[in-house]
Amino acid sequence: MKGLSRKRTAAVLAAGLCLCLAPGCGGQTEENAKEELMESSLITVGFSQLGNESDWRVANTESVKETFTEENGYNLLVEDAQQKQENQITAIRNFILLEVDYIVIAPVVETGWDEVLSEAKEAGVPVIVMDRQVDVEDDSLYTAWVGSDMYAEGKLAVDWLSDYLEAQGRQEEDISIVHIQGTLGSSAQIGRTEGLDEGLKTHENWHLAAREVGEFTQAKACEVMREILEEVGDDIDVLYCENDSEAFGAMQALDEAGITYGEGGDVILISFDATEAGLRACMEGEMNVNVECNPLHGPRVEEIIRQLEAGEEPEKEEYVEETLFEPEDLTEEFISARGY
Ligand code: GZL
Repeated sequence: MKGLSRKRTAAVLAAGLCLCLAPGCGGQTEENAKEELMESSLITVGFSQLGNESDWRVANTESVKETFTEENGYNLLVEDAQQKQENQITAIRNFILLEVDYIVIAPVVETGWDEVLSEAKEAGVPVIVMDRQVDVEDDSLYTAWVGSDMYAEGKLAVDWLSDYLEAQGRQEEDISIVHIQGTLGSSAQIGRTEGLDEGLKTHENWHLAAREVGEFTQAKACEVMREILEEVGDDIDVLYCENDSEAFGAMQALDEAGITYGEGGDVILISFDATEAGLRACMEGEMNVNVECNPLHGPRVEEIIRQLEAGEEPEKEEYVEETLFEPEDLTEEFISARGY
């Protein structure tokens, strides 16, 4: 019965049970059939993951896989959409056909989900959104969301930059900022960009030298940073990367151009995610600050499912508490103990 949702398993077993009770049915007793039903009461979860673009995403997927194991009572189906919304929509439709018990989605962008989530609702399959958010007309199309406040992350970074520049006596200086954005239309890009845009408005001496999309990947960020350096040369005071993978790509381009960054460098480097690799780079002084974005949503999503299974109503939105790290905050043991 593996791979079948409980609904389908129950239907198959119930049919089998009826047959067994029919006259002349040998072998399986009602007790056996019920035992089998109990054993196969794994909760089937269909997980549509947006991609595999960054260390953060790898940790996020791992967290879900480590949580939704058969020993914990789950049958997990994972579909990787390679950062394409159409692949996520196809995966959700397949999960509906399979009659999974729950759908979990980390949506690549915020819009374009109304139709497919309406189909899930009509099919009676609860949808739990994780990490990035969906922007839908009717928020009953999803049961709950858990993730980060990306605007708060951006504001944390910008407030840190303002304080950092003031501490250096540079609060009046013209500050040239290069901004490498994540996937356009994703909650992480929208929120972190909003935080920077607010900082640009409130600091008249800050200006944007360049803004390009790095898709949250190291390769794309390296490519666009090379192009930016062609345009602006070394007139860069701050580099604002919307995740660690982009920061590593930009660092590669800066190395090629002989431009230093991080503590004591030409360029103040701001990054997001606080992944293990990102925190190591920060600890080494290659980044001036790294804003945390916790990917370990597996247990949080499972808690929501446990509540639903118990007939309880989970919070509609659950924000994860987060902070930022500077080099002096970091040690090897601290980084190793974080789990991602
Ligand atoms: C943030 C998450 C972002 C990460 C990136 O919650 O959606 O997507 O910041 C990842 O590393 O690609």
